[in-house]
Amino acid sequence: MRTRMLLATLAVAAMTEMVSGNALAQPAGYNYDEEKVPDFDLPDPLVTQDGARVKDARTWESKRRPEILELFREHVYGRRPGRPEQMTFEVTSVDDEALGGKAIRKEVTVFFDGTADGPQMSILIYAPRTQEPVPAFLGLNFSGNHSIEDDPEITLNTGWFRNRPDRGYVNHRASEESRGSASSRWPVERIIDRGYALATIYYGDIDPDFDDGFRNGVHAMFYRDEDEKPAADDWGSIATWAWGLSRALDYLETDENVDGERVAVLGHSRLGKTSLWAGAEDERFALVISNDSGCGGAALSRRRFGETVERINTSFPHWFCDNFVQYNGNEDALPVDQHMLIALMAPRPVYIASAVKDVWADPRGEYLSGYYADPVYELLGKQGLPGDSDQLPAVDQPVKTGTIGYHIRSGGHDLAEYDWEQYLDFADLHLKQGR
Ligand code: GTR
Repeated sequence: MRTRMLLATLAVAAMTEMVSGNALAQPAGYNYDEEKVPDFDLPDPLVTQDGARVKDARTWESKRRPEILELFREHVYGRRPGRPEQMTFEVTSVDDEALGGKAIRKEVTVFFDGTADGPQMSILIYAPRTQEPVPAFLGLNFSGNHSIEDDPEITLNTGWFRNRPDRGYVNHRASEESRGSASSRWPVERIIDRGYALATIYYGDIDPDFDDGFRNGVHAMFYRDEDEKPAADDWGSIATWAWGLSRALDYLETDENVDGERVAVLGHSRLGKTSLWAGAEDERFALVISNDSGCGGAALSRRRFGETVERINTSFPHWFCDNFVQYNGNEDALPVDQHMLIALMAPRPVYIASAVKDVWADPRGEYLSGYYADPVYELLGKQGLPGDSDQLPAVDQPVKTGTIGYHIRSGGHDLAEYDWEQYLDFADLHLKQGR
């Protein structure tokens, strides 16, 4: 117990440091030198556990894909429950004249156990004012729905937040001052103008981002007994947030303004790890986007470049399942690597984005996971990553004509307008053309 509390303190300290912008882009003591990346062998996504080569789409779908998904559940992210039978949705606000009249804005509460005082999340949705349902982007946000747009009509989240006094987060609560504080990451009007809806949720609604032994957030529904300890393969917070995204998709499938079959799931950083896992667990997501997701996201763990498995499990003991700790400093023993996570998206489109200064996230390792997932796309009859090169594309030169998209943008760890422009183009190609 004491260890857990100490780890929790460290984790909160690490997060405060990261969010307040004081984080060193390159913490000391980790490898940032390509020359020092160790030699390693990656598991082959197209060879089954019993050593047989996968030669057709049927074997991939019926045998190898489920096998890989199970390995990730067991060893990395943990297993999650299904859709709660009692779950209900309630539209709590609608404005047909949002954004100067060009959009519909609504808020929907998801009551996970069907009761008003049980765990719940609020989805904020903007949709263009069109007759037809449109494709949508769905992503979790770090700072509350009220932070994405400076609009007094959006409900101010009353949950737990990391302190960030310069942005209006004090005593772990959001104030009026925090409205619109993350708007640079959410170009709502641009998304609407390009013909897409946007749905977003504060990730802390699903599971507050600190290690409390899996009691708060939706865990309260599943671990009521104080003595009950989650098993080593039970869901960590990333799997929990990803589960919340699936529950949001359950709602979007019923929303008249959104086409539930054309929902792209997107996330930045830890929430990019989350969007990838959401896309792996739930094949209803039509397109998957990883923005600067790094270790435990798109970056290959065996490269040990920048953030490592040991470091992430130490700073954030609640993100992955407990089994993942076995691979601290022992990456070669992992039965998977992150290229196999990308392969779980196939044949659906997936976009991986990096940033030059975000070396902690290992841009080259993020690119290579796309490169090594490519054979699965080819097997399924899709062009994966165009160019077929294991070399990083030039900076600010997106590769976005295939089914695996990639760019490395100038600048640092962020979700920027540039990133959105590429995602919108990629979505046009896959979710709009030919329809
Ligand atoms: C960092 C962590 C990264 C990334 C990041 C974030 O501290 O080491 O893996 O998840 O936080 O989510 O912003």
